[in-house]
Parts: sequence; structure tokens; C-alpha cells
Amino acid sequence: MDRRITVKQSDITKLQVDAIVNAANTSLLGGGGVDGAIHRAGGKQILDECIAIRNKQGGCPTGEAVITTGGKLPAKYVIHTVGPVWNGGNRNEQQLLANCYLNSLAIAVDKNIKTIAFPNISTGIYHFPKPEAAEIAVKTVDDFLQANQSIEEIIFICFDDENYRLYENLLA
Ligand code: AR6
Repeated sequence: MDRRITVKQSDITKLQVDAIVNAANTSLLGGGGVDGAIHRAGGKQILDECIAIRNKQGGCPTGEAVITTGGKLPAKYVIHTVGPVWNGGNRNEQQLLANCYLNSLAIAVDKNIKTIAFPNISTGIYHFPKPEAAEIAVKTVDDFLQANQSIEEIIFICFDDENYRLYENLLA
């Protein structure tokens, strides 16, 4: 396991990192869960930038990512990615979830972001099974880091106890 990967149980909106990742939806207009928390804490500027992106490219497809500034957040940027809705596992959910991590990291490298925090994408309202989502997240990020020298730290932010235990075990 790459030593640049860490895990923390926390509220992602409190983190002072270069970028936090948002588990958004294709509309980019906000919602519940971590998305709601990020827009509440970050303020109107984030939503305005999301609307501008939406006007230009028509939202964000599942598995892809876009970037805005962090507004009033301690983080400099928010990378908004759209996780798959769990539909039983035969609708390419695993690859789409991996794409969220990969496309977010590609944007991070492009923007010279060194520290980035991910929430447990799709494991709330979108109902992706937590153990499988954690395995995909850790493997995808670890594989990515093998070919990357620029990223300095990737933090998996776990909100609920079950995810925290799963990530602790995978990173142990
Ligand atoms: N900090 C870190 N993690 C959090 C926080 C927080 N403040 N709040 C919740 N989580 P979810 P999804 C965790 O539902 O499943 C929205 O309406 C939570 O415990 O936020 O990808 C969007 O607009 C869970 O483990 O995202 C979409 O419509 C994880 O974040 C939809 O929900 C993801 O849960 C996306 O659903």
C-alpha cells in the first residue's frame, strides 16, 4: 500500500487540503449527504461555478469529474464527481465508481493539487455496498499512485463507523 494514502474519520468540509472531492449528482446543482454539506459550508460561489459548468457542458456524466474553487471552505478546490447509483452490480457500477477516483485524480494532477480528500462515494444515498466500494476505492487509488509522483497525500474521509472500520482494515 502506498504510504501517501491515509484514512480519517471526519467531516470533509472541515479539511484544510488542496482539494476535497464531492459525491455530486449529474445535475451539479447540489443535493443531500456530503453534497449538501459541501454546498452549505462552501457558500454560493461553488453553486455559481457549478451552474456555469452545467450551462457549458450540460452537467456531469456518471463516473466523470469537474472542478470548482472551494468558496468559503478551508479547501482550495472542490472536485465534483458523480458516483453510480447501485442497481444490483450488473450495470457497470464497479467500473463507474473506479472512474470517479481516476477522473478526480487526473484533474488533481492537472491542477497541481498535492493533497486531496475523498468521501466514500456512492455509499450513502446511492446505496453502493460499503465493503465493495472501499476495496475499489483503495485499489484504484493505490494503482494510480504507482505511476504518479506529484500527489503527496490522499485522505479517505470516512463519516460513518462502518466505512471507517473497513478502510482501517484495508490500509492496515
Ligand atoms: N463529510 C464526509 N462524508 C460525509 C459527509 C460529510 N460531511 N456527509 C455524508 N458523508 P452521500 P452518494 C458520507 O449520500 O451515496 C446527494 O444527494 C456518507 O456517510 O453523500 O454518492 C447527491 O446530490 C457516505 O458514506 O453520496 C447525489 O444525488 C458518503 O458520504 C447523491 O446524494 C456518500 O454518501 C449521491 O449519493
